[in-house]
Amino acid sequence: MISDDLSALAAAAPARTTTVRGACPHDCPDTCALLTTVEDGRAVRVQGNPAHASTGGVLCAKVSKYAERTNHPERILTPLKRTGPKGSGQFAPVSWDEALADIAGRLGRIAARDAQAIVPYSYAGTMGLVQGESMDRRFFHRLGASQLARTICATAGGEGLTYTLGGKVGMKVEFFAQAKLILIWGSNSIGSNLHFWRLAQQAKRDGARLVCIDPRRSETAEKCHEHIQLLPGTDAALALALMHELIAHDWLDHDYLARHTHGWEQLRARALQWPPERAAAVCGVPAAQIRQLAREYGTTRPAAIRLNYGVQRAHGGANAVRAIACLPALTGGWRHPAGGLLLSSSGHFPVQRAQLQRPDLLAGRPSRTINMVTIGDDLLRPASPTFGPKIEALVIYNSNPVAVAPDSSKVVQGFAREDVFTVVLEHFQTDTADWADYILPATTQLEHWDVHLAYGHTDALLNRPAIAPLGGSRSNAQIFRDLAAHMGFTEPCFADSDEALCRQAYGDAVDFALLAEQGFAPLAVPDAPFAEGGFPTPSGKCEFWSDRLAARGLDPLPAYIPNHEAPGSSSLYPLAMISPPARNFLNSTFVNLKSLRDIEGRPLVEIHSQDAGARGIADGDLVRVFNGRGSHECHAVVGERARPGVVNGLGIWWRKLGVNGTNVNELTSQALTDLGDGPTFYDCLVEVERLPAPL
Ligand SMILES: Nc1nc2c(c(=O)[nH]1)N[C@H]1C(S)=C(S)[C@@H](COP(=O)(O)OP(=O)(O)OC[C@H]3O[C@@H](n4cnc5c(=O)[nH]c(N)nc54)[C@H](O)[C@@H]3O)O[C@H]1N2
Ligand SMILES: Nc1nc2c(c(=O)[nH]1)N[C@H]1C(S)=C(S)[C@@H](COP(=O)(O)OP(=O)(O)OC[C@H]3O[C@@H](n4cnc5c(=O)[nH]c(N)nc54)[C@H](O)[C@@H]3O)O[C@H]1N2
Ligand code: SF4
Ligand SMILES: [Mo]
Repeated sequence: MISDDLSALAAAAPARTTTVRGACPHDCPDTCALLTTVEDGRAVRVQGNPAHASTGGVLCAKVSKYAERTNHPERILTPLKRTGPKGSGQFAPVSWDEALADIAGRLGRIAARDAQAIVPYSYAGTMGLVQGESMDRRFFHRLGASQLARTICATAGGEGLTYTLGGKVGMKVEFFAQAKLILIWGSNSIGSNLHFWRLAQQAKRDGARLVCIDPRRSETAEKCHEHIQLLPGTDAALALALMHELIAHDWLDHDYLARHTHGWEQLRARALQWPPERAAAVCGVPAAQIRQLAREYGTTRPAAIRLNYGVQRAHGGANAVRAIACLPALTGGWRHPAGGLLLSSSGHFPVQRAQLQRPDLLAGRPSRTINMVTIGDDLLRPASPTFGPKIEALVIYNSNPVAVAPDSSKVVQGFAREDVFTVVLEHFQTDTADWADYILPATTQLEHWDVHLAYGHTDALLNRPAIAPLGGSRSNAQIFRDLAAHMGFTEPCFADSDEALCRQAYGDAVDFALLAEQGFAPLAVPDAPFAEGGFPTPSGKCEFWSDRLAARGLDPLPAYIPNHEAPGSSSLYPLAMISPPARNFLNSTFVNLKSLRDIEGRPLVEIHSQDAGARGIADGDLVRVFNGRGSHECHAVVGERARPGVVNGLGIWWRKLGVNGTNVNELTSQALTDLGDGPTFYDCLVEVERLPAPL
């Protein structure tokens, strides 16, 4: 049976089995609808809800293990206070009252001097609107803490899309099944967008061609008809050359260009500077392959583009997204529901953020913003008029910065400061929790309420708790509610329950009764949202030329911007490293689940046989990957997954499980993208050398 009433669980006879509807909390475009089977108050199984079209009853291997993760013997189930030296990972249990009183007292003393010395640090460990961006934000706004720029994933691409299309909007994902050509651009869909891949397979069975554009021969690339294995960070050059060919062969929709685009003449002039030969030299692929791709894109209807965030983790990432996002307007592809582009659908969701987050609680006080990407440098920065106060406290939840932020040696140095007070809300003792002064036990998705949006489809979801919180764990929202009470914050918004926050997330913009009844509610998005233009840009058109960028003194047209660390630009570090996600981890989540870790094996770097041969490296050898920032030891996988000149260090392992206590982020830099101040994880030069096998 499906239980809509949690009290029914409590009243149930022994051994009664119930099924509770929920939503996958992870940072994944698919936001699946879950069904959790509960026996005697214990979650025993998590499955996909067959009633939800996008989920189709199927989950990825990771979240199929979610019950194992929730019931894991290493779950933190009581507040822990540090007993050993910083970073030693030694803690002792304390009561909630003691932990909350001490934390509130310490934050209060810092706030009395300057609340901006306190920095919240969170990302999308859960994408839930309640456990990720509600009571927490109210708390920090009321406190007057620093703001956090949550840039670590998607801001470059988000800006690129927003300057071009007007927001994080695009094709409805279900229509990919009807496309005759699909460009899978910067996405290992089999690993990280499985439910889109199912649609692509359906299109393939109906005769569509699939083309993958990726420096790595990923699981997805090897299953497509064609793989364009370009150098990292060169996508804008490829997109401009495609435009060149569309123009040269007049594969253009002149009516669409005239009515629904802004700056066509200027873009045309820019694109004509990019004959395929020029792009071929930049991208490291044959000009003939670019010509062929342009012919297919220009002459196949409908042709759809599934763009993903892999293209925007380099210096010119936002411009790459801008250039690619122009393509469907050149061909008029937007006229067809299956002819547009999708990077993210999150902008379609009517989230009531002001109500949820209450920025008004800042009440006009100054508030600086810390970029989460540069937390390494920022933790080491002294007070100054431009920076503001030195960081004295960190409150971390839904994130594992010591593992996921770039330039780890700086991050670790920052976390090691004796004079920074660190509180970590977590499920497990992660690399970050090791550095905490307090670890507070958080509930998992099976134990709390939440409401979700998605960035790969257009259905809102509700997550009901399937079981009671394990041990002494509390939801993030509950923990911030408790902290607010200990700080003496008396505004009525600090009394809102998690359930009330669920209702506030969309207000009246989504039918909550429908959400409550079936667990999901589709948004009303037109099948072909831009068939007649109507882009949410200032001009209402697809903006090839951006007056907003011009006003900022920036290039108003999409441009190819070379990497900060361009391949071939350093004799010391001749290899470009990208570090895309591993299929069986979700960023650094699940790395501690043995069943999934065993599938991934061990931290590795993929290297092409030519590059390996030149360095005397054989498959399985222990190697050192290094650059001016650090040195990371792992094992080499020699073969064809990496292209010559590029190595792939699959992410994101826990440092403490690494050979020398590091992961790939020991090598990545804190340099930022062209727009959006995003990270440049895939813009990184390294050298690799063989290490003697351990005796
Ligand atoms: N299994 C799994 N799924 C995940 C995640 C995970 O860690 N594991 N992470 C989630 C998160 S946080 C996100 S943001 C999403 C999306 O995360 P993305 O970063 O888009 O990850 P992928 O879809 O794996 O696609 C990245 C692909 O882009 C390729 N790539 C790297 N550099 C370039 C480049 O310069 N140009 C081009 N064209 N391709 C490049 C990589 O080789 C990789 O195959 O995935 C989510 N889903
Ligand atoms: N080298 C390299 N680095 C990368 C990337 C890459 O491709 N290469 N990808 C980047 C990208 S795209 C992203 S999005 C970031 C991701 O970075 P993060 O958002 O930090 O993601 P995770 O590593 O999954 O860590 C999330 C943590 O939140 C915890 N958590 C989950 N749910 C809850 C909850 O309800 N309450 C609390 N308190 N905690 C919870 C989990 O246990 C987990 O430890 O990493 C970035 N780092
Ligand atoms: S991680 Fe993605 S594919 Fe896996 S269950 Fe969650 S939403 Fe679905
Ligand atoms: Mo991400």
